Amino acid sequence: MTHVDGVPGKRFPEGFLWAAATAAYQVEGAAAEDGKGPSVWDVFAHESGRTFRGSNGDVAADHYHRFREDVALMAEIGLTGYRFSVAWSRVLPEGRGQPNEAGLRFYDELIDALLAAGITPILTIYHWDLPQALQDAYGGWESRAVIADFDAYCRLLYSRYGDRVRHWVSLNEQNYFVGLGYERGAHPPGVTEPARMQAANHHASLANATAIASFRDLVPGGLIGPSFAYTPVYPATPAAEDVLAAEEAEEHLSHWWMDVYAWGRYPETTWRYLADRGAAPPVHPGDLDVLAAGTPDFMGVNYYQTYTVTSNPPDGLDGQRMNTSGEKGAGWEVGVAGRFRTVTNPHAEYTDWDWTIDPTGLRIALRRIAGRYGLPVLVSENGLGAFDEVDVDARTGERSVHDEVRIGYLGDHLRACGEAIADGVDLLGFCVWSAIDVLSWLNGYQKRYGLIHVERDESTGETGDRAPLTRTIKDSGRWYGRVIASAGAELGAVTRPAGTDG
Ligand code: BGP
Repeated sequence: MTHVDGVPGKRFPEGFLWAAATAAYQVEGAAAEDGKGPSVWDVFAHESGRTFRGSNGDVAADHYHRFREDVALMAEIGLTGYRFSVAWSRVLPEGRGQPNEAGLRFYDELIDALLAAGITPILTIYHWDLPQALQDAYGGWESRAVIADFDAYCRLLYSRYGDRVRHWVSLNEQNYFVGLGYERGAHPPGVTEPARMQAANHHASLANATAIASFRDLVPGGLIGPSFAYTPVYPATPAAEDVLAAEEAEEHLSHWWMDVYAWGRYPETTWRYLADRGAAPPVHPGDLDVLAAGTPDFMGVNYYQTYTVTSNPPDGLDGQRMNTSGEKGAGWEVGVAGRFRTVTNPHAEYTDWDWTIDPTGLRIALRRIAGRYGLPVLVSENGLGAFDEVDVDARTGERSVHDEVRIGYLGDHLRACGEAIADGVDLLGFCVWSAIDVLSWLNGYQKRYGLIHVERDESTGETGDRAPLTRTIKDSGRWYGRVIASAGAELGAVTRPAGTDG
């Protein structure tokens, strides 16, 4: 083990949200209970071959029934914030029209339990689970009809919870749900057409901006922003072609969304690239005004890794290959023909799912975003997906999870946040992904991120009947509690296994 010097705790400001996150489909279960309508994920995950061994969220961590126990465990850890999402089809089973009072009441009770425990609720409005009824009615995000329906859904939430919830996240990882859903075919609705992806994406941006504009009237004094999956890009070498490829990737993968959020306009070079291929977004007169009128209070950043890129010929890799097995080295590749493709970063460690481990990349991410947009930032997700082992004491039966690698990972990333704050970034908080073990969309239950372990059969898709779903706070949860109690000073005493310097 190497001893690592930490940043002084004083760099974390008063009121900093020491939080952890989940999302409705991944944690709640109760997929068809108390009037909940199906979402696109309820349907998609049940189609053959879509997810790792057919895993789905029918039961998940059963948070819907056990949220009081979960909130108590979060309080025991000492979280000061909990980011969760509302399942749209739980509160509006048809996606629009008549609300489902039982569903609304569930989130009332969750919010009240959090507040009673001294935990600030951070409410995500949309974490990928579009009501299936809207997909069936008009193709979901591919239709402009979704803009008004999303706004009405948001207004319902603002009016119901705005008195108690100040922190709101609008769309989670728009770049991923449209990219994987409409271009790569890996998420619902399983489409692989760039032009359709850009249409869905443009409508999502309009919905986001419209809902942010509504927020101003209904939640005065509240804060709202999207959570964007930002993957900072490095050039493979100082060769000018690689630097250019890195700039292309930064624009294509990130500015394409964040510029729209912050400034209401699309970057030009990527626009031209897409227009040449018949895939420019369908922008109507007045759209850019809508986008510019609904800008966020902060940029939420889901940070997991960095990409290193090189140039890519016009007939080069165009697509994404993901490792969903956890067999290290199975590969992770992203390419856009004629622009860039990823290469292995020889200076970085990798997770078992081949994601780069790069804490300094988070400092770079925060500085780039704060510098470019002049907005406060919320780290809305960061965490390590890993295989966890449970130790059971033969004498007492007491369970424990010694996840030192996760502690090292989170410690390094939190120190990077401290450095970014010292650099001048206005950082509102940090949400560990995830508060509790949840379903990993395409990777099943064996890829775990939680501060709290959930006992569950990992080998099959849905094992609710057989899985006891027992909760155990992992060592990482206890450690995070000490970091929180010390306002970050504990980070100075963290040790991590040698060779994981990132
Ligand atoms: C983000 C999502 C989360 C979560 C996380 C980990 O993209 O917002 O919902 O799943 O990534 O990803 P994965 O579960 O694929 O490892």
